[in-house]
Amino acid sequence: MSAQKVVMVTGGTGLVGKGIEAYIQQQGDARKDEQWVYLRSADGDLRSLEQTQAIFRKYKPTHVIHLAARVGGLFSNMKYKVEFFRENIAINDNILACCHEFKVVKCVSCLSTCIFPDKTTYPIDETMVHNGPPHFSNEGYAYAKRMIDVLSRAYNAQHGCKFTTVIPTNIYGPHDNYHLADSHVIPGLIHKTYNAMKDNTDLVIYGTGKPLRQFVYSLDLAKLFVWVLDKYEELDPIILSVDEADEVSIADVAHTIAEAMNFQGKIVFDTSKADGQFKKTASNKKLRSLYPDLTFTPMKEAVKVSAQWFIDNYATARK
Ligand code: NAP
Ligand code: GFB
Repeated sequence: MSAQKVVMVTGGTGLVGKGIEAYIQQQGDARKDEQWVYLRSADGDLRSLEQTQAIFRKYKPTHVIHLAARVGGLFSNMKYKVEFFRENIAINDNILACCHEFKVVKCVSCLSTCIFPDKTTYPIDETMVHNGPPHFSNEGYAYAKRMIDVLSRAYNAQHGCKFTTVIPTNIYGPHDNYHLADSHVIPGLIHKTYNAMKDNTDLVIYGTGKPLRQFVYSLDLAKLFVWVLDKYEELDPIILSVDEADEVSIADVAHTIAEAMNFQGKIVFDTSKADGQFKKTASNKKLRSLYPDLTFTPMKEAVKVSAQWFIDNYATARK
């Protein structure tokens, strides 16, 4: 009798982890022979090798989806480059070392489209991760993330480990981090719109609103993560993103959020605040070639669900 499949999701209580949990629950009996474990930092601080080893001894995972990270938007990344580098280097080194030590069959780790070179041609594809320095605003996080790709391939070359990586674009959805200073743009603007409606004030968008982004809904991404765990056999990274044609401006996103929340007030742009990277247009050609019937939730619908989740869970949401 083969050992039971135990899938451990690090960072299991975050935006992406909660999306995966919801998707696996929907799968019901199809996955009745698998045990899924969703870690939170209370289970152990993954910056500590000893605490990480204790977690692996306790759960004995056969597969790992590695999401845990210090995560934040543009402004948090600009402010805390040292912590974004050090915490993520420590977490990533410990997870891959334990996946090797405890003979994990497969580990899928998470990079980000913001780690690609700032000076590049478009669309960006998976072969370009190390072709030049990332945008200065998030170089701490970006270099720590790039090292997951390097170390995963080193473990394979030296020990035959099946460690691979995915590269999601900007993600949003229920259970996001809505902290006004540290969050990503969509949860940040949802929280700001909530406050503007409550206090009858303007909705202030940072920057010019001109930068372009591709956004993927966490519940769509969850399905892709599980597909990578089940079916993706390559060691090279794979971009998990909506199409290039789905790229929108920050101003477009602000209006979509205002419409979803029925905000009737004034939208203003504070151009004294940074714009960050102008664009990081990524190609999902490789994903579409391997996953032909790929579909995504329409952004207006997904933003409405995300905003409603925040309103319904205001008391307990991360903010
Ligand atoms: P998130 O909502 O902030 O969740 C982060 C998770 O990591 C939480 O469960 C947190 O646990 C855990 N964690 C953080 N530090 C930890 C530590 N020292 N020890 C143990 N656990 C720790 O992040 P997310 O948006 O879901 O991101 C998941 C992955 O996607 C990350 O690797 C991130 O880099 C990547 N990604 C995110 C985006 C995006 O737009 N959000 C885009 C591209 C890639 P607690 O909550 O219990 O503290
Ligand atoms: O999601 P975000 O913070 O990060 O988006 P990035 C920043 C863009 O949204 C900038 C504008 O153009 C901001 O000027 N923006 C407007 C706002 N209003 C707001 C607001 O209230 N909050 C925020 N946060 N932005 C991140 C990387 O870059 O991408 C991370 O720094 C991560 O490391 C993430 O990988 C996926 O898309 O610019």
